[in-house]
Amino acid sequence: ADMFKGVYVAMPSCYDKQGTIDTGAVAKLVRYLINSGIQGLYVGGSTGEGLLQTTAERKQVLEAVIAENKGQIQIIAHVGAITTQESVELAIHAEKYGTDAISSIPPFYYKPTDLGVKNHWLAMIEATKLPFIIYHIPVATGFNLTLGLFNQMIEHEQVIGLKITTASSYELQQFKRHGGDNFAVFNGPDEQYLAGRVMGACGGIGGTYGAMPELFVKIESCYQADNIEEAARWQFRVNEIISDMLSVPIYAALKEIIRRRGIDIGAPRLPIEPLWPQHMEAVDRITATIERY
Ligand code: NGF
Repeated sequence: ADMFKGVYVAMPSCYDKQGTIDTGAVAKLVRYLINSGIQGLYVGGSTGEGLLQTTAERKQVLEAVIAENKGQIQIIAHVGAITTQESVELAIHAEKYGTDAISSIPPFYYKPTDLGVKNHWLAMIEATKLPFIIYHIPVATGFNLTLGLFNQMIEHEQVIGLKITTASSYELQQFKRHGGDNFAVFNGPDEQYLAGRVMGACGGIGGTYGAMPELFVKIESCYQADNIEEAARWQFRVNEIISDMLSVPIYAALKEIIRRRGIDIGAPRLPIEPLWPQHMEAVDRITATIERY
């Protein structure tokens, strides 16, 4: 039941000035995140821009993460791609290099049926012996995971978790109820880390964690100490920061905040918007707020 618990940072992408994968920056970022006290990393997800990278690049990133981590914290590899073939290839690669679990979004664009999505996921699952975490993010994929399909998926013993990025903590709780005591539900919206935890999540996977990992670790430790009021105070502070981050291109802001904390991981790839001069004031304010805590 407690295999996965706590703060899992959705790692941002790491590029050099030319926009190619920077494995040196990956290593520095992994080290910095481990030192902040988090429990794990989610590699190649939305924030990691896995879907904007080639299969070879995604492998390169994961290998660099695993090499730096040396088994210290848990690594979840997002291997989802629009093609089943690439997803399976990435799943096999993740197992070979030693990740703790794999995870995948449903494929998008072709508006696949439930059966299509199920067979796409099963292909990855059956290609390895790794635990599998469904990534449910309907705002991004357009695919609504029903409880019906969810219940079919969890019949497979490797399907041990779900990451849910929807605003409804009720929906989160429903998946937890159907998944059962040993099923790991990860909270997706960072603004609701504590709410998700209270409603049955084992922890969270989130992109903004990378800008302020210590603050999420603080929410988690207050929660574990049963100090919900103090946990909420930290969540409210974090939410002011996230509101500010959402007023500018968020992935670019996340990367700039990390750059100011000493690790240059480059700008996001197109079509994700970079920061423009008019955004710098907000980023200055966010950085100052984080530093104050
Ligand atoms: O990026 C999104 C899109 N959501 C992320 C997170 O759920 C994605 C969330 O951190 C993630 O974990 C991943 O990178 O795979 C938001 O950026 C945050 O709550 C700010 O709204 O919805």
